[in-house]
Amino acid sequence: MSARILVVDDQPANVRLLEAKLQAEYFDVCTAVDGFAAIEAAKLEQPDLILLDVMMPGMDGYETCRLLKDEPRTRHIPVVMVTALDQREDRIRGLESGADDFLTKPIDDVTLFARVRSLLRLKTVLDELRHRESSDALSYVMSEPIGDLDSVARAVVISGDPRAATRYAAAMPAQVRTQVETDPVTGLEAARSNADLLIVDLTSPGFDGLRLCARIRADAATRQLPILAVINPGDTPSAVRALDLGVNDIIHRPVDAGEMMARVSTQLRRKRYADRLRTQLDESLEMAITDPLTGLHNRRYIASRLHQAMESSNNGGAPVSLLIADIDHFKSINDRYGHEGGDYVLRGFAERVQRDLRALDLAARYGGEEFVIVMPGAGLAEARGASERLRASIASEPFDLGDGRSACVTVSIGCAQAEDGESAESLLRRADEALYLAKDEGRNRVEAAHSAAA
Ligand code: GH3
Ligand code: MG
Repeated sequence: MSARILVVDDQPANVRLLEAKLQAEYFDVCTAVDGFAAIEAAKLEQPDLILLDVMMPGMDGYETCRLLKDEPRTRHIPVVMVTALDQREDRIRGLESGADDFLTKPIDDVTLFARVRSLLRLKTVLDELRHRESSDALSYVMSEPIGDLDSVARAVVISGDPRAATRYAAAMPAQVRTQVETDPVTGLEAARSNADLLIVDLTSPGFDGLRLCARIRADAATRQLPILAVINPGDTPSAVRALDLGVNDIIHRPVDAGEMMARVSTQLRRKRYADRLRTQLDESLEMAITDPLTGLHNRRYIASRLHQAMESSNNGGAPVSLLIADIDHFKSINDRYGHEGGDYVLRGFAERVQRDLRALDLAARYGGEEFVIVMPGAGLAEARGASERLRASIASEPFDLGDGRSACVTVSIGCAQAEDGESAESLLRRADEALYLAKDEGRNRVEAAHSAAA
């Protein structure tokens, strides 16, 4: 699917011109003739990028941009301001109203497409993070305004020209701690050690700044770091190559302190936003696969991993075996020591399970006091051995209940090895039947399943 771009301009001729250029590059284009229509179209059409004219009657581009960035449904869409003016105040005002970038008319096609590609790449990453998980917590984070920079950030300025580097460092917002590096090797090291932003001077005498940017993007530790590149005015080829390499933004020499500040703030805000999404996503992924009481995997997760392991086994891979372990007379443990005492036993049980596992094995709390362990690569004899070890380890010493008391616990276990072409459901059923046999035979026992064919 091609990217959709919303073009906003009060002059029909300008709209048609941009529309034609973008359509020629296979972008999907929608249009609006004023700020109000632009906001409505952005909410409805959810474009991937907005090209916004500054000078419009009624509501101007700055105000439109501010409203777009205030609105939760359009906040994530990158905005490029387009203007005939090339005044520093206008650029800064645009950036301060939340615009992601700035282009001056007449628009140079090469620069336009490089900018568009760069912003679309960024949006793809953010969209992926936004869509992967739609938990309540995540949508809460999404609805928060991006906000001002409140806490301290760390920037590294890499320039072969020490005087220029010092000038860039002096132009940083107050809450940014800046480190100056004049050598690309130490610069890269500084970038790897916990920086939030890099300023790379592509006009540096003595080293190839574009090569350095490529290195930064290729390195897993710095791949996500925002890069602001300094270039000479009129050096469109460098600007385009830099943006295509994944540089996030460009600033021209001589560097204007106000513009530097605005661009740095935009990059840092965006990074904070992406970091927050990433952390949130990690946490909700973790929560989605973990049993909160024991810290073992949960039922849903183990079911999907079992399917995977059996599929690869059925495709000629290693064998897979499975254990189902159920604590004996757990109800009477609860009755005797209270629900809380029962929970202590469950946690202690999980600890012993984990202590006894091989690195490859996956353990889950499957239900109340029922546990499933998947053993990739293990045959029935191995599974039986592991079951017997676990049974003995549970019976070997009483469980501490946290209040000075302790409880003697035993477990019954059924184990089974997956057979050719067998389904996960069938394997679980056979292991469960073995477990019931172990219960019937007196508990504190291990039984191996019969073959599915028998
Ligand atoms: P058996 O030897 O036949 O397995 O007997 P049992 O008592 O272990 O089995 P039963 O299924 O009769 O009882 C299981 C009990 O586990 C009942 C339920 O209240 C308790 N239980 C389930 N989930 C939890 C939990 O999260 N914490 C605690 N403390 N108890 C739980
Ligand atoms: Mg039980």
